[in-house]
Amino acid sequence: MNGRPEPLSLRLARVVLREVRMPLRRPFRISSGVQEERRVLLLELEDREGAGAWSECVAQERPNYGPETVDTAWWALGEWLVPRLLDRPLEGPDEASGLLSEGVRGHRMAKAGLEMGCWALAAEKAGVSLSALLGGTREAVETGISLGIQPSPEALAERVAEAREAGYGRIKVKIRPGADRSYLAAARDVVGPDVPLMADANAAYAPADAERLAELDAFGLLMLEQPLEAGDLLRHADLQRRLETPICLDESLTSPERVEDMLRLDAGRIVNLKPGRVGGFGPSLRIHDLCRERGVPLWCGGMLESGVGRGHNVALASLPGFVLPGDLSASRRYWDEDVVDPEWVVEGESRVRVPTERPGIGVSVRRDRIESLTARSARFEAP
Ligand code: OSB
Ligand code: MG
Repeated sequence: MNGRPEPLSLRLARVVLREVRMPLRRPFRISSGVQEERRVLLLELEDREGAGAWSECVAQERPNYGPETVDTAWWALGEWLVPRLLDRPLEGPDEASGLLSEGVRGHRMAKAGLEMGCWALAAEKAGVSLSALLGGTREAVETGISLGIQPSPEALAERVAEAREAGYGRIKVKIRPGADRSYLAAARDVVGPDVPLMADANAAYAPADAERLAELDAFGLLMLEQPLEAGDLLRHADLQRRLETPICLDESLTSPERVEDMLRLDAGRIVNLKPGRVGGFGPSLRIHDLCRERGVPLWCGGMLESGVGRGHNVALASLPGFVLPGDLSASRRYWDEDVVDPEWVVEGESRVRVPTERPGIGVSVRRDRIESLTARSARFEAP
């Protein structure tokens, strides 16, 4: 990048890792497991010049979504990633992703937590919103809601009705073999034919389930998210040939190259972009540009983030390539009380406002509340 404004340079003086425990308002069940409490890994970064910013690593408690966990990320950050960036002069946050990847394979969520913190810090220093720094163009982003697997189709119908009342204009339903057709029928019944409805299997099906999955075409779904295993692009391509419903990949897409593979193979036609899953904003911007060039529909996924990670996602989703509603629900959908002020709310037509008038992520982090929820912390200082 030439002609980069000077204020984007940064040099980390301090990074504090914190694990906070936040009880979810309702248990969140996906095909591979249930969560009742979110163990959230937060990072607080401070620059040599005194500016500060927060970020979130989206790894979950158990390795049921991807291989990383809160504990592996905590380890990778403390052992390899934070020491690598501490005190290191960067001309801009776009240098962080490459530095974090030299000689460290994988650990993308851990890298992303730190890398995204560098972007937020650069935005704070430059006095611009994170949205503006990333190239965002929207004042508000369209959102949907992701509903976990419920005990019965009737219970799901209730959750769907509540979601509609809360203002959500796109409904995503988690499915697994044995909890799919009757559940989607119940959801479609509540929303009627015109509200966008989609399903997310979190890799619960096998190639042999193709016939059963083809029956889901009858529900007119906006997309079917990640039906098969993450590494199985070829079999997703076989499946896509048998479905009318577009496949969207989530777990499979760990890098810009995997998105290219998906397109080349026609293993899916829609991209769920979670910056944490691909190693941060650097790779996310490459995926965004690729999708935009090729006209591939893109949306921003979620990982049950606290208000901190949500701020990062909202900023990313304000870029022009995000043409479908994201999983960027209001704080109230997850928590009785969030860790940011103001909390994130859904307004008007299923939208979340992008706080472009304030620098960084645009919300204040409630240090008192975070302190009271903190289960452990670790402090890393530049020499
Ligand atoms: O597959 O999109 C997913 C939550 C945790 C792990 C994986 C997923 C999800 C969600 C929740 O669907 C989306 C949200 O944060 O609202
Ligand atoms: Mg998903």
